[in-house]
Amino acid sequence: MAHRILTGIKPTGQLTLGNYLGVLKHLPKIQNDGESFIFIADLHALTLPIEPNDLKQNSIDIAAFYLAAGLDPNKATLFLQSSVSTHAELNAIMQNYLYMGELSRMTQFKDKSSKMNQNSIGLGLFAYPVLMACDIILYDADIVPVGEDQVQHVELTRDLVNRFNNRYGETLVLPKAVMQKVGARIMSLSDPNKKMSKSDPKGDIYLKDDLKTIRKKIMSAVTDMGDEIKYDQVNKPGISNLLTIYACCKDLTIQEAENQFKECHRYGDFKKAVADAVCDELEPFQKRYQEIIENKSYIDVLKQGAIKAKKVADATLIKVKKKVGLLDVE
Ligand code: AQP
Repeated sequence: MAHRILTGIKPTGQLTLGNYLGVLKHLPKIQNDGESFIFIADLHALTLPIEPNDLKQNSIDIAAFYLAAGLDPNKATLFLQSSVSTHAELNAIMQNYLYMGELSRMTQFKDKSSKMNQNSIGLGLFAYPVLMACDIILYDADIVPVGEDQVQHVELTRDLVNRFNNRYGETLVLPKAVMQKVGARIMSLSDPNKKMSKSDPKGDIYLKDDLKTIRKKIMSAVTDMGDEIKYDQVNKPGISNLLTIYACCKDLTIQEAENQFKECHRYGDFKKAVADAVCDELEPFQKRYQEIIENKSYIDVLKQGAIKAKKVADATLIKVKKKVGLLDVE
């Protein structure tokens, strides 16, 4: 059977090189691996405080970035999560089949909520994995391309699917998280032990940064003791991260990237090579993004995408409603 693929990005801030190397860069291949549903997870972005204008602009940017990365609307369905109300409807049902104990053990919830005032943590942040499970389930997705940090949520979706199918009989498709071999976790340039994350701006490279700024950020990235260019996450996290970035941009394995710098014993020269690789990768991507923003071609793509996505999602919702015993009089 052909694969069904689902992947999304939340418009919580400016996209980073981590989002690009973890997911966006691989879209041209992803959309050829099966029928793909690619979405902007705007409802998820409301789980943390965000200015309405920022949410709008971030959503537009993600749509344009997807298209600039090579998403072909004739192959993949691109849509806004909030345009397909079925996500919220299925959420109302599925929230009863995931348990509070499970949700409170999610690393993302623990990380994000620990930085907040304990009296103002929204229910949506806690229940985030329920909605994410619905995103996946609605499209019968068997493959979910993600960065490392989202794997735990896909695992929870699998628990939910198994629980539901055991109770009501085979209904939902069991999804699998798929990570890139290289680039599943790009780290911060200022603290290579922390993920590069759009809500934690220190050490980020933004996809909208100009090339000069990108170069400057890479040249001042934190490195490690010694002068060897070697992949060693424990003792050389900074160099390992830069090697990973280089390997991703050049489509190399880590080993191949390491081999290229065997004779190099100057971090400055290595960083310059990394900066060149990132700029070569992002320059044409940024040009395409600019064109898409100027001609607003994302609007029609999102409209058509929502119509296509809703058809598929509604079919799953009807199936689920029947199974749980909700009366259908339409
Ligand atoms: N640093 C990263 N390296 C590799 N992949 C990454 N992704 C995010 N950061 C990295 C992957 O990009 C996809 C979209 O992520 P998201 O924005 O929906 O959520 P996130 O994982 O929570 O990303 P951020 O940047 O850390 O966002 P905030 O700060 O808003 O929570 C996912 O597949 C993700 O794994």
